[in-house]
Amino acid sequence: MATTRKFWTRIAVVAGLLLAAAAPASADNPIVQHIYTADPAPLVHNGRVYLYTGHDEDGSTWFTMKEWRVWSSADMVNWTDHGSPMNLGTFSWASKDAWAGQAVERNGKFYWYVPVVNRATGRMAIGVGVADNPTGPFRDALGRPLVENGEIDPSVMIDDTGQAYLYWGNPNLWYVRLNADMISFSGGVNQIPLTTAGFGTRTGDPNRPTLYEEGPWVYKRNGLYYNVFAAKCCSEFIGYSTAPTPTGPWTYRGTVMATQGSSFTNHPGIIDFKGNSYFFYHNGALPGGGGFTRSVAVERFSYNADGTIPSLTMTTAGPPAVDTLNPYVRQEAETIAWGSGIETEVSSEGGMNVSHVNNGDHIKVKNVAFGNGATTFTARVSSTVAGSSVEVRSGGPTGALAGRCTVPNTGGWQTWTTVSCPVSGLTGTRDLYLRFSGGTGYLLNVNWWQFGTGA
Ligand code: FUB
Repeated sequence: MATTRKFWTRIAVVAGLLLAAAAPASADNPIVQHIYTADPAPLVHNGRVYLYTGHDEDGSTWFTMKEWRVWSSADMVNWTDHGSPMNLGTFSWASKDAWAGQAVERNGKFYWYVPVVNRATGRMAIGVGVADNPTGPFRDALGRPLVENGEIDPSVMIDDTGQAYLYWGNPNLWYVRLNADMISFSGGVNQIPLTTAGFGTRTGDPNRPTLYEEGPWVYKRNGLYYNVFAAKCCSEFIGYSTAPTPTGPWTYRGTVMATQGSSFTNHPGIIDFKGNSYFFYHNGALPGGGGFTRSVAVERFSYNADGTIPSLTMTTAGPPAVDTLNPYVRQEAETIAWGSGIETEVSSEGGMNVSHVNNGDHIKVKNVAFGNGATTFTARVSSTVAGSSVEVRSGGPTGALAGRCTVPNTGGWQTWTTVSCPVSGLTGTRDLYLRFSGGTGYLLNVNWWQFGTGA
């Protein structure tokens, strides 16, 4: 898996170098570069965005998805890899298809609703994972499906009244009223009428007269309920409807994102964070990417004055940072704006670490607030070879060298030591590049890093 990705990454690096003179702006979409991600579901909690995604396997030729992943950011540009706190094995009754879900917090617990195939029936069902914090680990809340009717893509919304709703469906659209425990419901399974007034008109498919396809994302803003959804297969675009109540009647409002981006599916997720609105989606933008090897990306947007959503376009730049990153506190190495050639893995010291690093691979960390200047760089590292190093650079992966820390052979990929080296020239707020150098093969792992000031 790592080998395939590295091959394509190197092709991309070469292509990038060829394009660099013409297009110097650096891309920060898609959000994750070291694995394929799909079906974004963002959640704002305690000053961070937690992003729940699916994981398309490398080389997939179908929606071959075995686990879900969690990422988080405080600035919308650097994303921390929290690994996979929930997978098909979490649900003993599930056989396959870890597809599009959404997580929500209630009373200090995190509930993650996901569609999977129920082994006993062979049909798609909705399961619920529950955890005590947003990055899990999640456990099966029920030991059975919450609801099952062969349809997919749950979206959860807690209304101001405290009443929670779960919506889902393809080809139909359904909802239940969740009870306060978030793992049971009352009032039966309700079907939302798919009228052309509510969900637009599709031509050419008598079985599906409206644009609604799948992937509903339901939320409330300024007293208005929004249902943003994947429309008209295939290729899908993103459309939306609004309603005065959580159960309708829905009125079709138009296009949020036209068909584009090398994936025949798309999937919406919308949040407000630190004074801005953000639209998450997926496409096939990574090398080797396509309809079954997708990547999650994000755009900043502003609602129109009347509450309508403007039509958005996919970009490679992504949104600007809404915060700086503090280099003088410990930062996880897997907090990344753009990673080239690297992978991540579960660390023996907790969380994840950056791994499978070859000569010339690098990590970019954006908008790092060095202030008056850093004098030391410290990193928690491991290696099974001698003579590799972490180069601390700014201005680009081969930009000005601020310092270089040599990494010893620690005797194992999960045998950790802390190295420090002097750095200079890192002042103000700038992008940081950690470039890895040495011989051939895998060079080193990094678990975390931190800068210091003073002598
Ligand atoms: O990722 C698998 C499926 O593809 C999702 O459940 C759909 O929304 C589509 O994105």
